[in-house]
Amino acid sequence: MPKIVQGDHNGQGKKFGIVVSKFYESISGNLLDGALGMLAEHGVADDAITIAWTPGTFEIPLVAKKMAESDGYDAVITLGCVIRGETAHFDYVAGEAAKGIGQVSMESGCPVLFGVLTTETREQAIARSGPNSGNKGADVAMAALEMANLMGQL
Ligand code: INI
Repeated sequence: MPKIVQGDHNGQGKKFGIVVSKFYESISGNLLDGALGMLAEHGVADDAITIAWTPGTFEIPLVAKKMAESDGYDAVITLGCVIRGETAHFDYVAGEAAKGIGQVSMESGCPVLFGVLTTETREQAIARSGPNSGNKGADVAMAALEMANLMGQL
């Protein structure tokens, strides 16, 4: 019989780092609210969460790296927003963030979750960060809980 391993979403005793970009602060703030609500719902204590604000999404990987390499967290959640229709920088900022966040996770061995919205318009970003279903911060927090528990079993 194969051994099947998968993580559940129990957050008791788990520690999380959250790196969130101030650029489009109201959207990022809603992603953060979604993530914090989901972690609390699954038993993560308030004082088991450290939140670091960066100026923009481009700066997220470096801060995530410091957290991921500290051994202080079971997973690190990254949150930000890049809107294609509003900047010629889109490909640079979104591309570097995605590449950097993936690299940090692989190099540190700590799960680093990608919760950066990359949308065509501000309306799409708002729709994906609202208080109801579809908040990407909440979705990514669920993935972080699952990865934290999965990694503990391997
Ligand atoms: N940062 C974002 O988080 N989202 C963006 O859409 C964005 N735009 O439009 O350029 C953005 N730029 C700032 C960037 O992340 C850095 O903070 C800045 O370039 C300094 O390194």
